[in-house]
Amino acid sequence: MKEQLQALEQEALSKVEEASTIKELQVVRVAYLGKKGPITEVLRGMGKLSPEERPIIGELANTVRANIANAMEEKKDAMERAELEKQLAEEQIDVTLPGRPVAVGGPHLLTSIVEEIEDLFIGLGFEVREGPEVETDYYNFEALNLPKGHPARDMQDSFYITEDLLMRTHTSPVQARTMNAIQGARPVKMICPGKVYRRDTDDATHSHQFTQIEGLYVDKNVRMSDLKGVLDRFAKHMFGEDREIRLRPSFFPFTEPSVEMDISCKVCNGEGCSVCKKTGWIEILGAGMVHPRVLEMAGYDPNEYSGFAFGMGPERIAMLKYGVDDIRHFYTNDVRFLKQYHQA
Ligand code: 2NL
Repeated sequence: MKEQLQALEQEALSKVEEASTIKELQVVRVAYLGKKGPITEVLRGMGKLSPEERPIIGELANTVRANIANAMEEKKDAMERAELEKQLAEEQIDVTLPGRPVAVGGPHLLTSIVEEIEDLFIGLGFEVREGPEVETDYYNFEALNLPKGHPARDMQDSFYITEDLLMRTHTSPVQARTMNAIQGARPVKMICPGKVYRRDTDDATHSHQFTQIEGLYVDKNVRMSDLKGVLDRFAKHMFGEDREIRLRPSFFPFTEPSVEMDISCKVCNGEGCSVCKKTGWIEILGAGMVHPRVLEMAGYDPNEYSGFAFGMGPERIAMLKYGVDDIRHFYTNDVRFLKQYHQA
């Protein structure tokens, strides 16, 4: 029995040695130390032994069992350590490698242009104001000298919500509301950027929804020359100090007189090319002296106060400045288009 146990020990220890995975080791454990294993078997046969032999064999069996168990434990630890070493070697991190670039977004071209224009006018003492996009007929039309049935209303046909409520066709109602709230108590010097809506068929130069920035300066003794000076500064700021401006007579129901402003063409320097349609000038915006009736309706005495106003489309400004050939680029948001202007 003693030899049998020693042979079992040798056999088990070499099996432990041979095992190359934890799973295989588990199989060896069950085979030798399990309830149905050979050592249990030997211990079960102890009853047949003499009382002198019994404790000797019993002790030996326990030692053999402990030796096998220890060997298994050591082998298991060694295998786990090796596995960890391997993992550590494989997963080494080189902290000196350059970091992965993080994709950073940027403002939309239209946002950049609007903010650039805002910054200039803030510098000239204008405040920036916003107002509702759903407007009343009164503030969108009536207060701007566009009474019901006025033919100019047809050119600004919009999306109506009720008979009296519509999507604003321009940002002027923000200015009319501002003046109305002040009722001639003090001057107004403001710009109002925002979305406007017109019933139009979308194409490369038209959109049913677009952006507008209007400006208004009402005070005592505001003159056409003040308008011209501000617009000249604006044109040079946006398009370069070498740009010239030109004012041509025009018509708007809310200004009298009304003008259209052109800037000298940067491409041909006034010589005439395809960009300026051989005229040497490019139309940028509309402006004028606030119509006395508009001042009066807002509570300003036109004999005491005068003012200038202007309106422009930031999309058009951006298209001219950056050579964008289709207004729809601003709204379809193809990142390949937008990314080009992240430094702009
Ligand atoms: C254009 C022309 C213009 C105005 C807007 C205005 C506002 C008030 C009173 C008088 Cl409250 N005028 N705004 C004046 C002239 C022209 O816009 O072509 N915009 C794209």
